[in-house]
Amino acid sequence: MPTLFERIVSGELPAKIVHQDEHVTAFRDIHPRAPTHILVVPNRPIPTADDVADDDALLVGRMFLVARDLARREGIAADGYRLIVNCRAHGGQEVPHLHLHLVGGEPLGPMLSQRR
Ligand code: DGP
Repeated sequence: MPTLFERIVSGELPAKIVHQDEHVTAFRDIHPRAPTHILVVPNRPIPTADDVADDDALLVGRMFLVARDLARREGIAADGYRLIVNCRAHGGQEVPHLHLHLVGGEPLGPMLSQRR
């Protein structure tokens, strides 16, 4: 079964795609948490950050370069932004297809909610 994000990458499901190349796709999050909230995903599904293999180093690096370029294009690079990768249950990962959240456009507050 293709993942939700594979179906977006292939065009089967609609999304607001802001970047696509042969390795990486980026699209706007359906539930944005900030003025800019973009998901950067590898076209080939890697389930979680824990599943990244040594051979994926170039691909993961490309994801960061795409995020960098999109942040500049969105006009949020100078003020700064946050890149988030949630991993499995304790990380709050909902979609089992590796993705970078690029969020910014306003001050984002503390990295984690104050729980302790
Ligand atoms: P995570 O919890 O890290 O797995 O984040 C998954 C994100 O994916 C969450 O912020 C909402 C987003 N999302 C879920 N379904 C869809 C969808 O169908 N389209 C888009 N554009 N985003 C989605």
